[in-house]
Amino acid sequence: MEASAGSTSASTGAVTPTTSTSGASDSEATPTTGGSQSATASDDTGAPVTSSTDASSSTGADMACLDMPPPGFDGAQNPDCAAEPQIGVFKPVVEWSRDAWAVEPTSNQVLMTPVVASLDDDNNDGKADENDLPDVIFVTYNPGNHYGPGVLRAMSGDGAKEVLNVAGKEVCGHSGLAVGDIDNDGRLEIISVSVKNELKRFEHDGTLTWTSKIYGPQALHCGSYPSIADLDGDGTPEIVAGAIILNADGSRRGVGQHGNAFFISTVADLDQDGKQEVIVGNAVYDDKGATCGSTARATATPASPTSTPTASPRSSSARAAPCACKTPSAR
Ligand SMILES: [Ca+2]
Ligand SMILES: [Ca+2]
Ligand SMILES: [Ca+2]
Ligand SMILES: [Ca+2]
Repeated sequence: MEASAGSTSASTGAVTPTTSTSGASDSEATPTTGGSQSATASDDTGAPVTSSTDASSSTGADMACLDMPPPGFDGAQNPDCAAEPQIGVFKPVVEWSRDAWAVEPTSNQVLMTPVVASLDDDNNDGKADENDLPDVIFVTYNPGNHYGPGVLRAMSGDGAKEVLNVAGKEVCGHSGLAVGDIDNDGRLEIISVSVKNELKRFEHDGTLTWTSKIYGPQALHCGSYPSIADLDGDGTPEIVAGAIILNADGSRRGVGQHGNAFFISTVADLDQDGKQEVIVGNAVYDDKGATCGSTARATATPASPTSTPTASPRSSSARAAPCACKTPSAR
C-alpha cells in the first residue's frame, strides 16, 4: 500500500536530525590554511596547538573552506577542505499496513497524503474528539488509474478496523482531503475532489451531503488539496481548493484567475486586517477570490458551471468586486 510510503516520508523528516552530516562539516570545514603543512605543532606537554601565524595566511594565498567555491573560481581545490558526509542510520518500523479492504479490495493504491482525525465515537460518549482513537483517512485507486474514480476510506489508528469505505462517488483517486467540522455540529466532515473537478462533502459516516459545481481544470484539479479556514472571521468556515473558494454549504464564494490548482493553496492574513487571504501559486486573493496581487497574467479559467449543482450558488457579483486587501497606503 503506497499510503505507508507517504507516512514514512513524514517520519523521515522528523528523524533526519539524527544524521550527523552537519556535525562532520562543522569540524572539517573550519577555515584552513591552504597548502600549509605546519598549522599545528606541539607544546611542551605534547598537546597539539594551532598556529595563528601561518605563513601562507600572511601571503593571502590561502583560501577558507567554503560551502561552494566563489563565483568564477577555477583553481585547484584545497584537499584540506574535503569533507565526507556521515550517513546516519534510519530504520523505520512498520507498525501496520493494509493492501485489501472489504469494499473494492483491488482499489489498494494511495498517492495522496492521508489525513488523521477522529471520525467515529470509539468510547461511546456521544462525541468524536481527542479522547477517541484517531483514524487515518485517505483515498485509494486501482493500480495505474490515479486520475480515475477512487474509494474514500478510513482506518482506525491502530490498524484494526475499517472505519469508512465510500465507493461509487467519483472521488478522484489522486484527490487530497480536508477534514473539519464545517457545520458546527460537533462531528467532522470530509471534503474531497471528484474526477469531474467538483468538490464533494461527506459526513463522518461517509454520507455524501453536497457536490459543488464543476470547475475548470486550472481552477480546480483532480489533484488539488482542499483546505478549510474561516477566511472572514465570522465563525463559519470556508473551503479553499486550487483557485476556488466555497462557502460551507458548497456554494461558490469566488474563483481566482491565476495560480496553479494542482497544489495546496495557503491561507494567511497577509495585510493583518483580520481577514485571511488565499495564496495560490503566483497570486493572492481576498476571501471572495478578487485578485490582490499576482506575478503572472491571468491563466485560470473562470468558473463555468456545466452541471446542475446540488448546492445553491451565490451571486457572482462578489467575484467582480475589487480586492478587499489593504494596501500600505490604504492602512
Ligand atoms: Ca467519543
Ligand atoms: Ca460537522
Ligand atoms: Ca467565514
Ligand atoms: Ca487580510
